[in-house]
Amino acid sequence: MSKPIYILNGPNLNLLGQREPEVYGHATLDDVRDRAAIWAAQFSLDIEFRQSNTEGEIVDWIQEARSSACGLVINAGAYTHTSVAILDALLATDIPCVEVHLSNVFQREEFRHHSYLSSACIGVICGFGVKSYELAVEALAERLGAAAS
Ligand code: CA2
Repeated sequence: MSKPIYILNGPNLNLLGQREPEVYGHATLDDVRDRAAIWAAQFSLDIEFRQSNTEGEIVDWIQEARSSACGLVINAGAYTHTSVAILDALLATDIPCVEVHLSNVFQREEFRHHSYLSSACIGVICGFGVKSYELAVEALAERLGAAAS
């Protein structure tokens, strides 16, 4: 069996669907996981889907992904805009990584316009809600050479 794609989610994303639906939509994080899994299956890829409110745990998971994953999708939440530690962890991985955001961060406050993580990623997808995750999985599948079924 081939290695899964790790899909890592940062702080407060466990609240998805419960607060701020006008910004993040009505889908829950379980819905995001289910849709990403279905999308990945089209490319015969499995996903390992996780969420943490702790920066160090996300760093640990990225380090784990170096040997256990074939690719990485990350929505680091607010750590996107603050975390050199997550950037360093991504720079230490050889597997392709895609940064995702549910909202269009460029239509929001100025502090959300800068990401510490983008330079370590093959691409960035934002603004499409849950679809952002599906697009990220598809982009990774193409980069990995996985064939759609
Ligand atoms: O748009 C995104 O996906 C973000 O990564 C979400 C982060 C935000 O800090 C980034 O700038 C953009 C915030 C995640 C918090 O999620 C919540 C979901 C529901 C209710 C409250 C927070």
